[in-house]
Amino acid sequence: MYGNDYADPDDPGAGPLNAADGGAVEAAAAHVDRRAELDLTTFDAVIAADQRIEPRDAMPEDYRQTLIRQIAQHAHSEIIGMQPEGNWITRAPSLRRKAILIAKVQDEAGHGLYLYSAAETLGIDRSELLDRLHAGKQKYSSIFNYPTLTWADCGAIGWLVDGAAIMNQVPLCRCSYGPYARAMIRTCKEESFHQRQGFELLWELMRGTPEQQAMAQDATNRWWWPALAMFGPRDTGEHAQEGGHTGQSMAWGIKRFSNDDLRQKFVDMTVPQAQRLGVTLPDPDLRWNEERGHYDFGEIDWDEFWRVLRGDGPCNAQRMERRVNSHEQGRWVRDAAAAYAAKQRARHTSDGSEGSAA
Ligand code: BYC
Repeated sequence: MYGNDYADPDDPGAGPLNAADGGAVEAAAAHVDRRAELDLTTFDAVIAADQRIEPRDAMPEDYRQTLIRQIAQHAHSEIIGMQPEGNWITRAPSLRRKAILIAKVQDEAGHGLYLYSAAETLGIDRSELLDRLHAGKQKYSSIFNYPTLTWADCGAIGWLVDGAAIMNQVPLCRCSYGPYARAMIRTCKEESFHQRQGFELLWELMRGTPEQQAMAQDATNRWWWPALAMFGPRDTGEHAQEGGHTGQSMAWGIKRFSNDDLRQKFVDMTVPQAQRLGVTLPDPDLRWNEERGHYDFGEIDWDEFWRVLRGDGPCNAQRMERRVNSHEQGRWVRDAAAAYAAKQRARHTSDGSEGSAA
């Protein structure tokens, strides 16, 4: 039950006010830990019935590792994704814009926290995941290796990057792994606010001076192709056998659509929005295909995509340097929190009381 759900305490038909009243705590405690079981019949049946796998269920090791890889990469993207827009907080053009931007960047930190928590239910510690990111052993989204050169980039990120993120993440709300699916529900609600604020920011610029319009167009030109590449490599038709994860992840109900299908949906959704805004999308091959019922679009620069993934994008080095520095600078906060928790635990066990650290 969500914290804000309301139940009338005087209504006998309204059900229990909290989990403890309804026996749910006992039910959860009685839930058998099946992680060590080797028999995966139940796992296969749950996947076939399109139900959710939960942390204490038996699951194939490859399923667990795939989820750790994807959820960690997603979490890392959220926290590294705070940098490009965070870059503009001190230079936002008005108090209103500054407040919105601070809230948005803070939301991204929150998404990172939901996701690291979801990954931890798979039996891995978030500090280990951060170590892997910092050592270059895990990735974050390619999109965050591009610079935010003007204020209009904050609009283009909201409109295009968050727009692409929602397209990718709404199906993840139905992911077969329960904690990831649930983390995505709240994330998507917030992302849709982010997308609208980006559209509205560009809308204002497009109704401003010629310089503002040019700035909005320039940002659209620079973010369009990286946003399309964000969906990942081609994985349908002749590309289906190229060794990506899509086939297996779809069979497991982790991914619900191919990268190419989501990319196409994104293009189809975004072209009319661009027309409303009055910006031109930088693709001469973009046109409606009556027969397919979709927009055709040009070829993504895949060499650039793989180059960025290898660490050779415009901002990879800067993003990682800032991330590692802020992790180091935050060490005293983590140490203080751990020391406080240890002190409380020690008091609690020595005198049997609740204990409070002074
Ligand atoms: N960037 O077989 P594929 C946000 C890698 S943040 C980097 O398709 P998969 C926001 C892929 O990892 C939202 N790497 O893989 C925050 C794999 O390499 P490995 C970010 C990419 O996992 C702040 C290889 O290419 N969203 O919204 O089945 C401000 C082959 O790919 C990328 C998520 O993380 C990429 N773009 O599918 C504003 C969504 N694409 O791991 C906004 C969750 C592919 O074998 N993740 N690769 O070495 C997913 O849905 C999937 O992981 C992907 C890739 C669709 C991204």
